[in-house]
Amino acid sequence: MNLMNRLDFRTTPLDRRTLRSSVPRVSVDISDAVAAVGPLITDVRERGRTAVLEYTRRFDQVELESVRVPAEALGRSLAELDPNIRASLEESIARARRVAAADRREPSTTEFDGDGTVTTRWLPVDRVGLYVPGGLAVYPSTVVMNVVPAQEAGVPSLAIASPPQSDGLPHPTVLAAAALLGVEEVWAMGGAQAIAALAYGFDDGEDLEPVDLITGPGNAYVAAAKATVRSVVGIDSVAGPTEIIILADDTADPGFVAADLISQAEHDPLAAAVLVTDSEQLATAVESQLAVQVPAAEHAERITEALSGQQSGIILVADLDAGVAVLNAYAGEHVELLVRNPEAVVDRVTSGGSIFLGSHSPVALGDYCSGSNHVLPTMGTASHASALGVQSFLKGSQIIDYPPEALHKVADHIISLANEEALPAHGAAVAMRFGTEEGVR
Ligand code: HSO
Ligand code: ZN
Repeated sequence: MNLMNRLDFRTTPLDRRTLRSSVPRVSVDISDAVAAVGPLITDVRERGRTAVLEYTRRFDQVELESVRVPAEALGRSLAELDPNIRASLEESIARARRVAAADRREPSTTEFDGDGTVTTRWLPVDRVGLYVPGGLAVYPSTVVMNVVPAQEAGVPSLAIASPPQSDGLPHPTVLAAAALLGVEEVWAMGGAQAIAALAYGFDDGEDLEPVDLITGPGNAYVAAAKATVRSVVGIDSVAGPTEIIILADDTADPGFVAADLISQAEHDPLAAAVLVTDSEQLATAVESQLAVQVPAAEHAERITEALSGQQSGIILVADLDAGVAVLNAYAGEHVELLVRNPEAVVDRVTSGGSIFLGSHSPVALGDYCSGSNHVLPTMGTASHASALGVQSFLKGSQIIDYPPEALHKVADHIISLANEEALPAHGAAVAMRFGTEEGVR
């Protein structure tokens, strides 16, 4: 019995439209969650911290004395952090920092006739709220992936929100990671109430300054809350369940393929794991590997659910070109190229959040320690969106500086375009600078 669905695309037309509608994909509808969180968000906006405390009591079953995590608690978590985990976090941070530092944007200046210039300048967002989920998933690695690019972008003010555990504090490893990164402002709040509090702030009892941008993953309610507050603050994305798509040929190690599919399926019963291959033999060998590896996995139940779900499958294609067409139509969060010559194939892969080349660049590397970011576009949004990075925390402004001669050179063009758009006051604003009302001398 095969665990994963088989799809035969060997005679399927390879146009984008057909492929997009035939690749397996999770359908996540957050409209119910959006409806559910609406009143809660309004309540937090109106009643501030008092409302946050009430929702925390209801949803997290804890009575908080303070929502702000005291500095001593952050220091204590770092002091008590297992030295091995600390060393691993430090390596992860150092690599992420090098990549982020290399991604900083320099301003560019373009000069026109008559010394007119346009400069595009990038400045960090003033204040950012980073959400770190709790519950079943404890992701100190996500603290790293959010904080490091924000810091390298130069964001001066960072606040982390993460749900409290029964002791009233977020998970100690999350606190330790924050402390290791030098983040001092951490709030013990989770779910939609945390997103609302970051967006609107509060000043009843404790002082939480509203943020300009919220980033970080979360469950359906967090995603729904981010979608709701996006009119007042920026958000990184409304993230869906994680996904991996592997293009493999007959040179791929079926054990590696199975292990990598399993590694992302482990996150969530709704996670998507897709194998695209031109080798029936490999497909069969991967199934045999899954039959061995899945039952041995700690989270066998949710892995089985994810791999056998409609969102996952093994797609047979006629050749690698067809496989690349499937990858591009799918626009996966994580793409692995386990093929004979991945360097030659990668240039043709035009959509993919992170693209991993060859047998020793698994997604698990990117999740923790490659230096790349693991906050990535999901559900096909890699067709237009990017990994979280320095640019996510920057805003660009263009600075226009034209002296009289430079404006004079284009004045007639401005006036004729303005007239064409029936906006003559635009033209007049230029004409008057050169002395006449009718036109430019
Ligand atoms: N694969 C997840 C990130 C993650 N994995 C965190 C382990 N911890 C989404 O890219
Ligand atoms: Zn992962």
